[in-house]
Amino acid sequence: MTTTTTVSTALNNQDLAKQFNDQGYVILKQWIDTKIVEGTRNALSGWVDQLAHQLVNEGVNDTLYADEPFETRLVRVVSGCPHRMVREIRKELHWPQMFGLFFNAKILDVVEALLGPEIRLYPNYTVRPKLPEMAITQVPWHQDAAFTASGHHGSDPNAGDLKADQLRMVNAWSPLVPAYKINGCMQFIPKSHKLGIVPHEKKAFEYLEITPEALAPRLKDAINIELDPGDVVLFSNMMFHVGQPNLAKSIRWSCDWRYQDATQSTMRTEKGHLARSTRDPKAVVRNATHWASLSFA
Ligand SMILES: O=C(O)CCC(=O)C(=O)O
Repeated sequence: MTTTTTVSTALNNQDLAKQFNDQGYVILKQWIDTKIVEGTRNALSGWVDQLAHQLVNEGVNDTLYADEPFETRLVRVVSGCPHRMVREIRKELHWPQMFGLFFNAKILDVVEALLGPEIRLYPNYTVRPKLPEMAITQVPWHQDAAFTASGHHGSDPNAGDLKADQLRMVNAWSPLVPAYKINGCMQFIPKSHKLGIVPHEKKAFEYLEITPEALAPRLKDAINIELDPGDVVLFSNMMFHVGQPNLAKSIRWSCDWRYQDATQSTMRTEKGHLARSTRDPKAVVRNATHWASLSFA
């Protein structure tokens, strides 16, 4: 098992796009401004605080765990009521602080080199608080395109003949705390994005998992995608990837989101939000206030 060492700061956007196309992913080291990472962490701290108050008001907890840091507070808050644990935060993410991440100009410049000028934020953006040793937060080996192909997230009646493996997409993933092997970073199998959509089977918690026959011969090539806050990895929606177990004592907070060629259907009920457009510039999400006025749709 090797660990990624790709450092991309010296490469231009075309070089980065080439690396993405060759390997199925590219790591952008320290690409996101510290203030944006801090803003996201603050918004999530507010969300945890709200949950803490709710559980005290309901009489479930008798303390707010207010002195606990971001890295551990949610663990304490749900320790007596694991069924109140939230594995994915999604519809809430229309906080102004998320704009700088999802509509980040430096990230969009690389995405534009891959997808062209019409770019949509795909209606699949999520913050994952991966709690220590909680099986429900481990994501088995899968390709995102397999979920789309299965109609797992609904469908678009106007998608016509478009197939999931024809979607032109770029996935993004960035940690809000250091994400390493010990606390459940992702693993990728480089170049697996060239294999088409391989068979998956249904697993617990509504996950799909690549079948052992398709996975076993390639597992020896898996690499840990170890990242720090401020780093972002862009990867193909056809990439074989896994979210490993968190064996540390603190939460592995991370955010994943996706961009798509906006001339295509999302193949979902939701239409997403325009991030860049030369065809329809007025429809682009303008700023943090605009983002906060919109919803998961
Ligand atoms: O965050 C993780 O551990 C897994 C994320 C994932 O599978 C994804 O972003 O598609």
